[in-house]
Amino acid sequence: MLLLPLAASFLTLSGFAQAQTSTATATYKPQFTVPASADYGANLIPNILDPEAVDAQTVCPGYTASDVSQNDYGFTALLTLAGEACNVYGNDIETLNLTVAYQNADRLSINISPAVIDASNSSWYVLPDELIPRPTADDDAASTIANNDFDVSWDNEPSFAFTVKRRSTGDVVFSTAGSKLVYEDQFIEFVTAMPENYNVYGLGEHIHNLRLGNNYTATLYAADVGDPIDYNIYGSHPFYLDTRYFSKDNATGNVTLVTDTDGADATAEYESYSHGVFLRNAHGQEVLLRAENITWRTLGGSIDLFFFDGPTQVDVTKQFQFGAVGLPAMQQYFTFGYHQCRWGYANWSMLEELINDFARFEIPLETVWVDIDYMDQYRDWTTDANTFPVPEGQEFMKTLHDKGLHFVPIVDSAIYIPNPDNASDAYATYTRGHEADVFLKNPDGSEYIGSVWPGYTVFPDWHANESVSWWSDEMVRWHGEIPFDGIWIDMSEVSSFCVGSCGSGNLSLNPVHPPFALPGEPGNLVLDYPEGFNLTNATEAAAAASASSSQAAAASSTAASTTQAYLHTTPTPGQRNVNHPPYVINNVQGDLAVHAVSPNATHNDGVQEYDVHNLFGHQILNATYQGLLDVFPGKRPFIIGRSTFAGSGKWAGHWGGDNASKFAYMYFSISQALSFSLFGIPMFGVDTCGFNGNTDEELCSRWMQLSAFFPFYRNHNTLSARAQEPYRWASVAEATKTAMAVRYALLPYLYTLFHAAHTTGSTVMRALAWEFPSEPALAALETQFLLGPSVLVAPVLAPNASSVDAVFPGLSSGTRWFDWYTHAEVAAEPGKNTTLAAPLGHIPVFVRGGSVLPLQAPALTTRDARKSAWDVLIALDNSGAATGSLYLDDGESVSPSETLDVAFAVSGGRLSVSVTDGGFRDGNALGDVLVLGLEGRPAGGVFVQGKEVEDAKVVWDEGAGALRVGGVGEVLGSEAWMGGWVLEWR
Ligand code: MIG
Repeated sequence: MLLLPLAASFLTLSGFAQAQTSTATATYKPQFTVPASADYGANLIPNILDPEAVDAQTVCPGYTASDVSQNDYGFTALLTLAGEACNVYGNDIETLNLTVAYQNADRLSINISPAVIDASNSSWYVLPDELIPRPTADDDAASTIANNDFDVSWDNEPSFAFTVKRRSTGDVVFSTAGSKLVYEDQFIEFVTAMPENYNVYGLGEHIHNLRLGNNYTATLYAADVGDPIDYNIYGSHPFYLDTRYFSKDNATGNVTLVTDTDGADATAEYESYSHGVFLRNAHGQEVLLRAENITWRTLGGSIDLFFFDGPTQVDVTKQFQFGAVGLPAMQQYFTFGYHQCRWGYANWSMLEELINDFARFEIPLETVWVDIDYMDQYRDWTTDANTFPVPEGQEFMKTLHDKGLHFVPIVDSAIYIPNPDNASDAYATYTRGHEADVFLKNPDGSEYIGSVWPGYTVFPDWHANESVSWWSDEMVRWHGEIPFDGIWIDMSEVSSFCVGSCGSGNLSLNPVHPPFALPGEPGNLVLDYPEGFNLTNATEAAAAASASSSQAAAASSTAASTTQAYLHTTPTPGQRNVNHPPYVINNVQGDLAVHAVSPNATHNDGVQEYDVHNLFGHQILNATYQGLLDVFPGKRPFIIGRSTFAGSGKWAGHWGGDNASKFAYMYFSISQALSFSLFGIPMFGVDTCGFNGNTDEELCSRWMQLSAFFPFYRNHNTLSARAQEPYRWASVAEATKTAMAVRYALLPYLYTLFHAAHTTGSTVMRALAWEFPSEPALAALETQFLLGPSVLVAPVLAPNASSVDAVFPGLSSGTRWFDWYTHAEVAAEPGKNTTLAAPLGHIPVFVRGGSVLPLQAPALTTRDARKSAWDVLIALDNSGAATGSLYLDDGESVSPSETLDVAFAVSGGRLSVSVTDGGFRDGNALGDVLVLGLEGRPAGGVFVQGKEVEDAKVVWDEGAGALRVGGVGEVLGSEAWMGGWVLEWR
């Protein structure tokens, strides 16, 4: 299956020069083109779709436990095959070790791995600690067991099974009872029973509903593919959150599981318990979510399960991040400014113009991104001498940095290998890497040569000793030419445009052109538009639709025929078949080798790519992180990466990949972001206004407003699609400024949330269910979200709408919500949709009662925003109280020498501000204090530090019930956070 658009007419020796974007001036000599067929794999039918596939449960014997031995942390046992080997999708492993350990007060580990691991002779691979650190037990074993809420039991009838119960409630959270354990060198299967209509979240990376449902298969296999819905895409996160709601009969005290969350009574009281499950396994795998159970299947490795006992969703993310995979990297302050990108910014002057246009329209711009256009023939750590000459670039960078702006280039994962017959084709990055022996090999020891943008390429081998230092050295060198501020890592699945080492023996053809047409080239014109476009622009939509169908017809007439028979492999005794494992996962690209480095590529330490495919993207982020620390000693590295694994958040953020300019993708962006909150990668955003296809005014307007509330806020577009910078339409420019004004005011809040995530594993973007854990009706809600605990966003996600139906959580327990723009309290009823006016240009945003938000005046850059005066926004809860906090530092250091922590507390008409850690000097004055949710104008005046504020500075908004106190800084007589202070209204 090949999902890339093909254009047969381009599979020729014809020059691609004229087919580049019209704006590009680079000329390339005619190039050999890799034939499209080089990326065809074997014809496979995935097991889950194959009616004839054998169900391992029906043929395998399971295991029997013996030699059980207790220890301080739990117990161990030996598992022995309970009958004749089934060898269904690999070779059964005779004996396994079971280790159950209560590792600390909230984490349980259950490990099942081969009893005999003989590195020289084994055909199985267990993920080593050096690649993905394995969580270890706390020292204090006694308190660990006493406080852990899990209890593990096991049974040998009819074959070995284990059960994990929550002690405090008796609820079974995981149980393999009634199923068999299957453990082979290329296939592992275990099954847990699940309650009716369970609420499970996570298991990425995919684009799917936030709550996964019970009729879905999550395949985890890193793939370079343009965001198909419901398939595996770039990253692998074998982690899920499971939330269970219970209703309580107050008379009897009995609790009942809620099986119909949507039908839950909004005024009744419920409680919920959440736990997390992490399978520390990097192999290709899939998780079958079905009505009564969840089946986990992997293509190798071990069963290395970690359970986190919650009991709230908030606890689970902290336990997973803090305790298991690592806390997310702290980001530099500037990274929360607005990022503008596109494929097709073709030279320095286009970028200059871009910056001028943003300034002219007075739209905040923080960072300019360049795609592969800037490179010399798509080679990493180079610039095109014609379009991006270095001397001009250095001037450009100086001006850009003087303006407070930043620059982030794309860097691809593959390295061009020069044509040995052409002395002028030398490429120093390759030569240095080759000399340091840092590239992936073929089984015969020669370099593995695939094909990516620059032609035939090699791939860094992150297992090689010198690979990280080589990569870092390349970064340091190139930074000397082009002083970038961060790095965007692409193609890291790791992608290759052909099956196998297709360049071996072909290097004299280099540079070669990829086997497909670029967007905008004949046969691959960008003709798609958003769903509502036919209503807003019928004429253009009709023309595009007809051009698009004739292009599709032309392409399908040349598409490869797929009538060949399916390839089925069977296990070979004592051997693995890494190229075509007997069990076929439902990989979006079929054959594991299609559009990726093949499974038999071999690492420096002998490890086959098959065993670590899902980790390339994770390791290049590590290498890039180390490199940036060398480029900028002591400064927080800023990296956005495409392929990620559990724990990548400690180095990088992530964008949602190649979505399309469709409302559907904007809709799913919320679920994508919330899933990455669970995975510990809070620095997340998607290609705003859409990548593939053309956007339109309406979609771009809605999307620029929605993404303003995502931590990573970037507009990105494919080559040759219509321009989509926010100033391209007057209405989008206005809508963008409106939403950015909110975002930039909230930057200190966002930064504070990020610091909390970085230090505790809390989340930044949050599902409503996580903040309101006793409301089952929120379990599947994916159309709204919270930024931290206090800001609720209810966006329009459909075309042709002028209103949106929203729910307001917490009402039945007294939560109040205030409109961000009008300051008025929302009149809504528990469990009912409230229809909110949302004409184009307006995104409904609400502040939760009980919050104090420190705000700063917006500016065109974060540098300038950080110099503006402070306001304090107080939204009172139903008892007149509120709390909040603020964290500040220099905005860039890994270990800032001075930090500032401010706590805000309101009650009884009194705001008290205390500086709990005050070394960092912010320097800005205080502006206004705003109080929302008052019953009437305070009759007795407003006082700062006991001094009355003059009447003229106190403004009462009767309609909204909001009090604005101006000029607080003057009364205070110092900058805002020099020490504690008190403001009272009487
Ligand atoms: O195969 O560099 O996801 O953001 O614009 C396409 C060109 C390669 C894929 C990235 C996309 C980027 C594009 N890249």
